[in-house]
Amino acid sequence: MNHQHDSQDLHTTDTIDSTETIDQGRRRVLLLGMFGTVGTSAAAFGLLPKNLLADSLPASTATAPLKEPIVFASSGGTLQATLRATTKATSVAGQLISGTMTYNGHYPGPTLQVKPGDQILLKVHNNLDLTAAATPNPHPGATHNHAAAMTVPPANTLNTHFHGMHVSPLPKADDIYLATPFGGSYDYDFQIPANHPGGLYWYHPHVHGVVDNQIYAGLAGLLVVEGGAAQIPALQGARKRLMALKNIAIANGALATGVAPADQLHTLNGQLAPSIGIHPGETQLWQVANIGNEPYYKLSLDGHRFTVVAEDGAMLWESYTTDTLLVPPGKRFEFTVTGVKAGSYAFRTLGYNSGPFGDWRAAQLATMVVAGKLDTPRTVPVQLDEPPAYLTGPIVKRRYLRFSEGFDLSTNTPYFDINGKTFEALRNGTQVKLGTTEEWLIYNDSNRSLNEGGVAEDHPFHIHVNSFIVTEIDGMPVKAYGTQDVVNVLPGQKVLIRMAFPDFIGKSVFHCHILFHEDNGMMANFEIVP
Ligand SMILES: [Cu+2]
Repeated sequence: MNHQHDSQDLHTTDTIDSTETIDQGRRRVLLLGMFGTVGTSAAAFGLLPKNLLADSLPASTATAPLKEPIVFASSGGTLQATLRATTKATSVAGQLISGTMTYNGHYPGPTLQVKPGDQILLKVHNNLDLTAAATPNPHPGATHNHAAAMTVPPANTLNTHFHGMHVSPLPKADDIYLATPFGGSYDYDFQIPANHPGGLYWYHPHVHGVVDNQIYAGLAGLLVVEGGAAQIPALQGARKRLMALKNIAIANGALATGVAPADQLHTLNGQLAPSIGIHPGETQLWQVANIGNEPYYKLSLDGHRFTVVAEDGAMLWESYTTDTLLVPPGKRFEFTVTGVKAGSYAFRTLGYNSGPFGDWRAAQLATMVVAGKLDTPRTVPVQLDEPPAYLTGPIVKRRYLRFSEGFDLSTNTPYFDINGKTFEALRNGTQVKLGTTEEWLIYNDSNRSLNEGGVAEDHPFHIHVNSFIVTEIDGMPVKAYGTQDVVNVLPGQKVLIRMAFPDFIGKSVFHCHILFHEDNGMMANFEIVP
């Protein structure tokens, strides 16, 4: 066992071994000393009463048809577009809301639509004028208590991450270390590989320390790579619906911050409970992304089931049918829905509790209206593709990643870390070798969190540049249906993933996609080296 507590590398062992050196004496002291702090932390973390808001919505918005965001599409092999991050008031949830941050005034932002092999020429302007607006803090009952070592840039510092995209992490591509100050702009210029999976991705800012606020305030948009599940022969000509789920709270015509999850609203493409038309017997492809800062959605559709064909932008190799889908922050699912008999059916989130400040309420997201002439259902095959070769190929390295949170007793502030370290952009990354496959064990160490005055919460793991396959949970093999770039890890759970690094070199990050956790340090660097 290799204990490199002062090393900047992750704990690396020849075989996965979850036993780490723990200073038992220190832990005992912390445990004993923590009783008073636990109460404080519960208050600081905002254990608010469960929301009593009904799911009922204003009649004026209940029947508006679902709209899709405006599209910036590539043409002739190039996407040439301009995004302007702005603080102008925005139309969302059926009203004009101030205090939002949006791309080009749209909530959600314009959908970027590209093809594999396209060149992206994207200019992003930073017009985030916060002088007139309060700096939002979306998190209830807690301020952003960054560790002293962390440097937090101004709240309107901007960059752009292309979530889930298998592209270079270097400039002028998916480089999340760069930062554009207010008044500046950045010209992205990179190529999407010709063999890039087709599916649903999204883009959002990624400047460490200010991401949670910016995404909560509205800086997020969809990115569609053509192809993939949408081109399954059985779905040729089927109606496709792009859906972006996002949380918001509004008070007196302004974006409200510090509102408990149980009291937030959930928008679908910026609308409250729009209607979605479908014929009886018609099969549609719904492409759904969670672009909120930290909400969880547990999707269900009254009287209907979902046949899942893609996850996190990549077509599954095996489709499956389910009644509910858990969608942690950052995740996307693409599934078919076939209208049964005429009538109205609620598309809902059933509610999900990701921890003491993650009590996401049940809500109606949309109403599916089945009406019109009878259509012929489409049947998606079970076998869609072959799994990637790395699923059964050799593993060159195994790594262990421990996600935990607690309290710094000296300042009584929360911390969030990976293998005992809060994020530092300048720290050397864990080096992984180009062309190899590794296994990572991701451990949500709720014991350490609880012992050190934190709380037990879910942590949705996300990594940039390359996707992965989940192979085991708590030591038990799991059946994988496809690749993914977000996996939710429950308190105490150990999730084993397998990941290949085939194309790109450079430094990037992996992190918890509850963005309050990321902003507070639950992120680490890795570097793909030749
Ligand atoms: Cu987390």
